[in-house]
Amino acid sequence: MPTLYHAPNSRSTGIVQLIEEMGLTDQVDIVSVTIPRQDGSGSRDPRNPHPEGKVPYLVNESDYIRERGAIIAYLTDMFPESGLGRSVGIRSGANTCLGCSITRG
Ligand SMILES: N[C@@H](CCC(=O)N[C@@H](CS)C(=O)NCC(=O)O)C(=O)O
Repeated sequence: MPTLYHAPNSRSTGIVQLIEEMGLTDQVDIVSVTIPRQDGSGSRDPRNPHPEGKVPYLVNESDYIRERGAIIAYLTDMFPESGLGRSVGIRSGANTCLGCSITRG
């Protein structure tokens, strides 16, 4: 099962909303972690495997995906039945760029 590392009231909130909109709340494990906040509160969470401790971060088996755009493309490709992904046959240079955000371990 994919795991999303998420910190409330951060950029990862939009990914949580996407997961809810796609009806995937029982198919993606959402782990709340802490991050350093601009007001000085919070700190890097050792449970978050993101190399820089940031969110959102999606881990699925040996795939490690950072950047919201790449995570959105990954989830909508993985769950096409949600109907929120790109149509089959639509290819763009973005696919090449998104590849930079996915690490296969
Ligand atoms: N470009 C990344 C930005 C990720 C990012 O900077 N996330 C912030 C939260 S809004 C974070 O994790 N900050 C903690 C830190 O920089 O240590 C994305 O859009 O996914």
